[in-house]
Amino acid sequence: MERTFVMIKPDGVQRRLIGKVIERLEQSGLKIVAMKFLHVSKQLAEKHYEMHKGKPFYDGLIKYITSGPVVAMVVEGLNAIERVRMLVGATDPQKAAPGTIRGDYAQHIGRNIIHASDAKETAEKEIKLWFSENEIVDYSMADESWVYEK
Ligand code: D4T
Repeated sequence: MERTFVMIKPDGVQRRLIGKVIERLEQSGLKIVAMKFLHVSKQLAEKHYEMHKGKPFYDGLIKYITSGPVVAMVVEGLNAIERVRMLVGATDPQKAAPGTIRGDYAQHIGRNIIHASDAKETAEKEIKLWFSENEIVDYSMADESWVYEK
């Protein structure tokens, strides 16, 4: 099964949306295999968003992501990377479809509630950056044969 990295950003935490976001991931049949609550250091934020260094929104992005605690997760499931991105919706909440997390809970691109890895390589890189191997838990769900045919 594929794994992806998901983070509920400081606005999601401050707006008490942790439960609602996790509910959507769980309801779709995805499985949480790692989770932690932390205040992101400037160093971790800069590493996570290194591909955006130099862009006009970069400084604001680092300030935002380090402004309060976040929930970091590893989520597992069939095509988990694409599946989670679909549940999350477009980066700009103004363009995110209703029914998606950003479409339903966010307004502004600089306060878009949640992050999810966008490709296989980024997922691998981000999972390694945020979690050590022993923080990822291997277990079965009781309903697995009801979620997946095989
Ligand atoms: P993240 O990485 O936060 O899940 O967002 P996306 O994967 O959906 O989008 P991204 O990497 O292109 O952007 C990272 C982050 O920067 C903010 N942002 C982005 C912004 O504030 N202004 C902008 O113009 C852009 C493009 C939002 C998400």
